[in-house]
Amino acid sequence: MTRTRTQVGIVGAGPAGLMLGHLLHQRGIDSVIVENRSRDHVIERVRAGVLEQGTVDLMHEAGIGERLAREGMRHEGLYIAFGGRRHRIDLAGLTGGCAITVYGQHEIVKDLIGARVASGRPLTYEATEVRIDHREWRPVLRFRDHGEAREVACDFIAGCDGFYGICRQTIPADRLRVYERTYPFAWLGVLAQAPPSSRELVYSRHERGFALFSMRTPEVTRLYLQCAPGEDLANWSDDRIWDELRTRLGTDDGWVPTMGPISRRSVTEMRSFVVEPMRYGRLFLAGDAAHIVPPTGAKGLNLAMADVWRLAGALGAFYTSGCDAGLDEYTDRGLRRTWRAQRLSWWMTSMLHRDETDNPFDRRRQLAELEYLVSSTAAMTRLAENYVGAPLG
Ligand code: RFL
Ligand code: PHB
Repeated sequence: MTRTRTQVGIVGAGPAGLMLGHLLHQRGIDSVIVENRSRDHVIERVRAGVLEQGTVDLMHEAGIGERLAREGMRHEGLYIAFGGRRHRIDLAGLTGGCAITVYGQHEIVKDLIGARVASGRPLTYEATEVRIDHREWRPVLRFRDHGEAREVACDFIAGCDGFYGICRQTIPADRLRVYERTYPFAWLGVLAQAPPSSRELVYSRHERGFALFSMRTPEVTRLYLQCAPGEDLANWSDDRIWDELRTRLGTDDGWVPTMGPISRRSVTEMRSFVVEPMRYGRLFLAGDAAHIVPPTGAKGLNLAMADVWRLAGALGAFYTSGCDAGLDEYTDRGLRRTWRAQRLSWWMTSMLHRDETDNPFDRRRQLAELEYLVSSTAAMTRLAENYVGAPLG
């Protein structure tokens, strides 16, 4: 057994854990990051692609925005499609110049791993038997590193271990309030080696179900199709995927996504989930460990970044001046941002998906919602303001 100590024990090396470790390092605060999957697995996981301006600014302020500035694609608008027509929402025009940036989550993870390695601070992959004990005044993080038992005494533990992690589960059930909603559909996501045929994202509501056109680079398109939860990928040949994408996304002006070889495919369940509070004693939950949004509003990664930005600032104040006001406010400020994102994600999901339990009245109401959205500056501004996201703070 090897025993060491650190200031902050971080469970999970996804974007939340890695960014927290980096922001703490910049404040001279020591941390240990423990991840149960392999480095390649973490890097290759294809997930988010849309960054709010606050996330982009954070990457730059943190000194890891160089590749993002070069390769990220700034989008000043997006399309909402229904009834065979695409309607552009002028994000920048409606928000006084705000925009989103398309840059893959796995690229952020690569940038953050590079920064962690350069800092020389510990990052363990493929850890097994990861456990935390935070009932005592000084929490302990225990795990095995390639079989060898390790015990790290910490001042604080950050649970950045995603929705299925262990940290949230260590909080007594009677101290947590859970809010949850699952949806009767999922997304089938693919990466295609095909140049994006639209410069901006297309969210499409179609009688056969929702579809989304996005991208990763000038050569790679990212696409999603609404499917059944637990959908078997074996039922989806490349031809079937392209037929469905072109049917659901194609518009009367002749626009369709360009086809190309499909390199990745996966099915993502959809859920809204919030726990209150985000803190229990010296354990702080951040990112997907504390809240999940359906991907329709593109908020999950951005919420995770906002959490760790707040947490790093609060820990910095604690270590420099003993002030724990930021730690005390961590939950309330986080929940305000989370519920705002929950509302947007739920609203976009309900407006754009086909729900088999809906009746003809519900379908007409959904179309009326979309028609109002694209014809009212007030409604478009509401979407634009929430989609580009509030500044960190
Ligand atoms: P992660 O990324 O799940 O990372 C958690 C890490 O913890 C590890 N872990 C453990 N480590 C040690 N011990 C244990 N016992 C552990 N248990 C788990 C895991 O292996 C993992 O490495 O959570 P984090 O860091 O909070 O980041 C959250 C984001 O990943 C997530 O919110 C976004 O990907 C959501 N999301 C999107 N967010 C956006 O802001 N914009 C988007 O455009 C967007 N698109 C998406 C998305 C998520 C998607 N899927 C697949 C869920 C599109 C999709 C399809
Ligand atoms: C993506 O590019 O992966 C993406 C874009 C917008 C979303 C969700 C995912 O709402």
